Amino acid sequence: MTVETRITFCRICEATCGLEVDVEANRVVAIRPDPKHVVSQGYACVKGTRWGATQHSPDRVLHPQKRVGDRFVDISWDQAISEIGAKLRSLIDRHGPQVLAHFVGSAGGAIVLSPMFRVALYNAIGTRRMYGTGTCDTMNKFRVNGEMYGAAMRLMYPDVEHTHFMLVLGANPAVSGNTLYHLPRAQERFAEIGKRGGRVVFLNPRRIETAAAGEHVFIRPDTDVFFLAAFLNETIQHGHVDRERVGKFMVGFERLAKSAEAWTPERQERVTGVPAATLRDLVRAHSEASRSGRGGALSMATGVNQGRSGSPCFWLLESINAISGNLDRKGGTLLGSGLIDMGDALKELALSYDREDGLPTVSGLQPSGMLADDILGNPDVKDDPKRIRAMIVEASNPLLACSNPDGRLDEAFASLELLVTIDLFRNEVGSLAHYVLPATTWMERPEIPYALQSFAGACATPYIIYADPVLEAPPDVRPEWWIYLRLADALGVTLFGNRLASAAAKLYARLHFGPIGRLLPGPEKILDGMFKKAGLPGIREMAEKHPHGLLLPENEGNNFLGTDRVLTPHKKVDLAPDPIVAAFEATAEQLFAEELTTRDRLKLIGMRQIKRMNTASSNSAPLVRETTNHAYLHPEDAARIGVSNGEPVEVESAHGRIRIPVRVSDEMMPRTVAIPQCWGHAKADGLSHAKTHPGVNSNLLAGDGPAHIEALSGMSHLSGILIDVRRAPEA
Ligand SMILES: Nc1nc2c(c(=O)[nH]1)N[C@H]1C(S)=C(S)[C@@H](COP(=O)(O)OP(=O)(O)OC[C@H]3O[C@@H](n4cnc5c(=O)[nH]c(N)nc54)[C@H](O)[C@@H]3O)O[C@H]1N2
Ligand SMILES: Nc1nc2c(c(=O)[nH]1)N[C@H]1C(S)=C(S)[C@@H](COP(=O)(O)OP(=O)(O)OC[C@H]3O[C@@H](n4cnc5c(=O)[nH]c(N)nc54)[C@H](O)[C@@H]3O)O[C@H]1N2
Ligand code: SF4
Ligand SMILES: [Mo]
Repeated sequence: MTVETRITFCRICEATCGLEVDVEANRVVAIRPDPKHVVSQGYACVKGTRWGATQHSPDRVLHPQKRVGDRFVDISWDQAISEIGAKLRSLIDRHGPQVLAHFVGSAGGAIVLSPMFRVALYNAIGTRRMYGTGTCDTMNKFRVNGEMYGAAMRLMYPDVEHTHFMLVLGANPAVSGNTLYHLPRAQERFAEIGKRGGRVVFLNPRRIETAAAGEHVFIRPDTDVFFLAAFLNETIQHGHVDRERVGKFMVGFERLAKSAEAWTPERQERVTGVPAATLRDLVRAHSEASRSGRGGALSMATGVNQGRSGSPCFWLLESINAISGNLDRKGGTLLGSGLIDMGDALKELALSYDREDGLPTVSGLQPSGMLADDILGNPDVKDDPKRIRAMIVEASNPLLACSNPDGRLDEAFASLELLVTIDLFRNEVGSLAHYVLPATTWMERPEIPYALQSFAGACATPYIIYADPVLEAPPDVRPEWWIYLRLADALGVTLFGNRLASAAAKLYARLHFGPIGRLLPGPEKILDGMFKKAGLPGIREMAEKHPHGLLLPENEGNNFLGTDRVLTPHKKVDLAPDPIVAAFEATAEQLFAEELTTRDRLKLIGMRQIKRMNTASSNSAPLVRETTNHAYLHPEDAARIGVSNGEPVEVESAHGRIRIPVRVSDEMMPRTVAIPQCWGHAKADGLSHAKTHPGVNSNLLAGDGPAHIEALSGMSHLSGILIDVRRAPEA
């Protein structure tokens, strides 16, 4: 057998780094960073280069599995599809279509063809109950974009390549690979800002890895809203406001200014811990970059999104970018253009369910923090007819990823009458499933990077790439689109609201893995059509002539404001959307008062680690060597509690209690404890390595239900949770 080198890109995280993969007899022998990739330029992390262990893991599910008693047995696809179809049909006939829900995880974001078919199936059934980890990471941004710019996918990204001032709140791109805009080699590229004479400042309760690229300022968890309100106020009072642009392209400035007026640098300091002088200095630097036309940008991500004020924070941040004249300007924040206009496209994909508790559906997602309640039903209603009884989980492990107070979510999932998971492995939620359906890995799919990059063009360096599969999928493994089409067929529902198209799609799926299927064009034809419609080379030419990606023209800005890409009714940016301003005004003073009374208490935050991807890499022996995660705390806190490195503590919140060893580190802000999330694997029989390297699930400490969900966006409160920590009693 000869070894062949294939060029592709990693899809584990949003950095989508270029890779060279050596393949022999359909097996990965080595993975290296692709030095010729037009943006990642030879960068890749260990999760990408050690993917072979996951790809060829002996634990991988290679046939559909059915739970029989307490065992899982292999069954055929025909049996799986017909049994699942029959069970679903009987549940739907008895209880109506809302008896079925769906949950998609972060890995689902990289499966570009899946959403079209998943939504088509659910739409055809009439089910509107879609959940996902989007309400753990980012729905606040989509909500605010909808209010300010008229569509969730009007998502601005900072012009990292040209800016002279950047403030990054609640993100750690050197470890995470960044999120919601494409920025591989993040650290190097942030460092460039300093080299060109600008500043990049990271505001974070932990001195993060990325901060080596610039400056770092500590902020008390879940207080960013006060910092941002004061930053805005100070900018309006003493900094640079681009009055001309505001007058021409925006509405609501007076109301915005008034909302922020109470928040002075001194006042925010009392709860954020950011010195008033530091805030003033940052405003001065930002205003100077804005006034000079070189450009400045504020950006925020997961750590802030997961607080109690994710939507108000993003509104304040976007407003600062807008009024300072940086929105839609080189060096400021930009709107990309990709293969399609996602502004309108997403409306069709976003199924909306009217909840009785008044919580919102944002971009088609229900709050994951309501999932246990929605499955268990109202305890006061006998056999609650509204409860979810069936669920399909695609590419996720919600029991570890979502708030799971005291294990309540485990109990909810275990009570389902039908639970189907579509995954590479039988993870924790899979262990509770009735059926586990084996999916293809990213190496086995023809693909383009995540929707936000490819469709919406959110790339700090605009480019496009397409990759053929690197490996042939094992014979009994199937892509998600096929599974949804087959289920539609078994249920007898009409897809796309069109009988002819529906019949054709179902026939296509039936034939796809048979002898005739080889003669039919593959599903990548859909991508090919998109490329050509966008005036780009088709996918064959992309794969052959541009395997390392194709750079697209630079985004110079000035392609949003004053154009019909602003989708608000008045075609102007709304700086003071009613629901957001009202929520901010109703909650800010109360939260501030609460912060003053809890200043001495400890707060819990999460922490991503370079060798782990949520729960998806926990089973990789080359990546996971330690048997547990740790609670990171500042030396002062450790001394007060009386623990030293490696000793166990008990961490308790209003929702649960865990036992975990500590790491003492001055990277932490005093009174902040970081616990890497997405550990706690003791229960998955399908993950042999993870089971012996289990760690502790920190989300047992997070609350669920409306009190722990941001009312504007449905985001779960996962960061900045009040906790008590004490020496653990002897085990
Ligand atoms: N290696 C690795 N990469 C990943 C993942 C992974 O698990 N491992 N997960 C992927 C996923 S699903 C996502 S969504 C992205 C997320 O990508 P990022 O948004 O970059 O997320 P994090 O790395 O968690 O960074 C969040 C930061 O917020 C800080 N923080 C916490 N609370 C607060 C707060 O209240 N205020 C401020 N200012 N900061 C706060 C934390 O210290 C942390 O440094 O990463 C993706 N990439
Ligand atoms: N406390 C705290 N909790 C958090 C976070 C935090 O910062 N703090 N972060 C939150 C965030 S942002 C997220 S996104 C969630 C992450 O949680 P999830 O979105 O649930 O992601 P994973 O745990 O990585 O689960 C991914 C599953 O997908 C499977 N998978 C991988 N590739 C494929 C594929 O190609 N096809 C299919 N079908 N399956 C595949 C993997 O085997 C794995 O079982 O955790 C959230 N939880
Ligand atoms: S940074 Fe993300 S995309 Fe790049 S190699 Fe690592 S996991 Fe893959
Ligand atoms: Mo995420």
